[in-house]
Amino acid sequence: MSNYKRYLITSALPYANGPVHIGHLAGVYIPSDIYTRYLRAKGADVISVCGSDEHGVPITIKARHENTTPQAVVDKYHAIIKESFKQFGIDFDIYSRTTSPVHYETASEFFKKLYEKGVFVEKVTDQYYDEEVGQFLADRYITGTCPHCGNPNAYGDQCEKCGTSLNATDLIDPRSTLSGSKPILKATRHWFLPLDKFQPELEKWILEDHKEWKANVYGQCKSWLDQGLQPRAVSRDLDWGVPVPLDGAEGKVLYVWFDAPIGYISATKELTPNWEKYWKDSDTRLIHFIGKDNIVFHCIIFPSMLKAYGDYILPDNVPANEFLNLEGDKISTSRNWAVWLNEYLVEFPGKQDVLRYVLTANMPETKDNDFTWKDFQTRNNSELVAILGNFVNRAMVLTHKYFDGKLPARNTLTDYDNSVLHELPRIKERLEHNLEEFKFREALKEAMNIARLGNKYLADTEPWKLMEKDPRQVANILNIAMQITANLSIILEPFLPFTAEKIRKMINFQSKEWKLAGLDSLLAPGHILDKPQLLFDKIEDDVIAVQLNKLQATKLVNQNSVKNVPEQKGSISYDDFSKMDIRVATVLDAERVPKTQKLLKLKVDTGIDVRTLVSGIAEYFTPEEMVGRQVLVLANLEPRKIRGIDSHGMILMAEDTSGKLQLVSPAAKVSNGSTVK
Ligand code: B3M
Ligand code: ZN
Repeated sequence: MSNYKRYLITSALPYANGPVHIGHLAGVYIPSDIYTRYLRAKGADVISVCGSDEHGVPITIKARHENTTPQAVVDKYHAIIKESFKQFGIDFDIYSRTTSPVHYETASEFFKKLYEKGVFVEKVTDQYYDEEVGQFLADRYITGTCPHCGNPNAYGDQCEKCGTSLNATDLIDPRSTLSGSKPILKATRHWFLPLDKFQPELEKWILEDHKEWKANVYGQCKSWLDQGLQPRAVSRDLDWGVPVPLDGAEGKVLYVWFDAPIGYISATKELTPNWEKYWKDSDTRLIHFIGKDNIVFHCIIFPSMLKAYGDYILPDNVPANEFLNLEGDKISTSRNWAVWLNEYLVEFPGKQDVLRYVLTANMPETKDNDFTWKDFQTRNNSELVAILGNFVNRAMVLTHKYFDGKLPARNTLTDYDNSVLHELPRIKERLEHNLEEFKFREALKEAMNIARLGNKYLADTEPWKLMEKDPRQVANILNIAMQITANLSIILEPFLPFTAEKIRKMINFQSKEWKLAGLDSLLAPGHILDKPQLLFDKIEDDVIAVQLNKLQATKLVNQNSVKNVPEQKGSISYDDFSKMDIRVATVLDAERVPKTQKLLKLKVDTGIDVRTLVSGIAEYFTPEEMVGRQVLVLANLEPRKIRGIDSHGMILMAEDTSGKLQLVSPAAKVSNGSTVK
């Protein structure tokens, strides 16, 4: 590690087709930011680059839906994403974008060089083409019937109903989503990166030389390699992207996954004329921070591109994270199941560090993890407020109270005092070790252990009881408490930069130098402290309830908009309809049918009579909820025996596509026996 002279940190370029959410932060940007800030504090030569990924088919689809251009879509989201990162203190040295001129130049040149070196394999294949629009169709622009489940709305790359991944040519009765017409197959030429040729080198480089990679990353690479790599097309027939820089390649662009990682290089070029040092000197350590769905691109495809080009270094590590779920469900942009950073900033102003803290504490490092609002509240109230905030505040307030905010000198220390001070470098060492191994959750725990140490120390020594008896010991205690606070200001900087900044201001100590952490005399006797201010405040239940309601509302919208509405039944005559005698009735009495999950036995007043019927609604309504309600009853349904009970008629229900039942009743109360027609 130490023979590296400089670091180049990259973070996955987010697609500019929507804002960023907590899953992005927890998976990629918080880890990369912690790591970068840590290296900076150590005085390392480090740059951190990122930017928006602005090409690809989803962006063109979004533009069509919104009746605008791809450029307008990416302009909008690039600005939103960039601002969210800035607000959360994700401190890139540059946040660029793949529509920048430097990127177009860099990506074109990269392709050209590989082309000229004869790296690519050219192939002509048949692809769907929309004759009405005069355009080849990306998989997502083709729908048709799924050959596996018969879903009439499957896409050219996958059927969302049965989950099978498809080739566009598998679809029965394919249609172009651009014009609705039936596409034809037409020959088209593309350039393929022959990954198979790189297989032996990649096997050695990953499987032998990088056994230290995280198990999830190493495992995914191994399984790709075990299956045998195949050539991959690096161009597409599309009008949005970096044009393929060859004569006769009009209407073709670089595949988004070919140009996006080159975006890391372009961003570095925009940042510094020295960019080549960071990309081509073997004493640079390159680290890619990504989510698990990007592993193959960063560990196999991009390294193959870099090798094919020559001169470039390869990543030394790719610490990919797993996914973060939200309240037990997969985060989804299309279902709006997410906590969006731009909304959080408005709803929780000034609480960026709270989210940074919770997401680091729950980081999906080795397996998928769940974000819940309850956990957010608990971690804020019982960790940030009760441990960290409480300790710093007590240390500050007491030093102001007893010593006018001037740091007292230490006298002879007790063994306990000494043992507390000795803990500081030990915690720091464990924390560093965790950071070096990309174990951010553990590292954060160690940082909090410093606050825990301080809290316990004050609780054990109770300086507020000693001032009259033993002011010299109070001086020792508060001197030590303030040294611990100064340690916190350095150690917390990578994790909670806003909080660290507040502490620095409060204690009037500006250094962020990492090498100072662990020392026990950062503040000299006589040092003047600034005023205490609270670091965190309690988050109440009603604030959490608002967030949970918001998610609940999203769930309802999603349920109501599911497309799987059953098809209309065959037509009937009015006579058929009028055979049904539907009456308004009131439930008089209700009880569960013993030994069943679903059945309620109801006594209803139909206006005609009082009768008994059995209804399969027990999963949705308790007997108590049913009594007194007006319902609709199909009164002349043939009586049936259900579980030994004679059922005279049927209650009408609305059933949504998830199978959930709702009662149907008149909009205002009417008399029992009213007919429905
Ligand atoms: N745009 C994919 C993603 O957000 C992506 C990463 C590019 S990194 C070069 O999952
Ligand atoms: Zn299907």
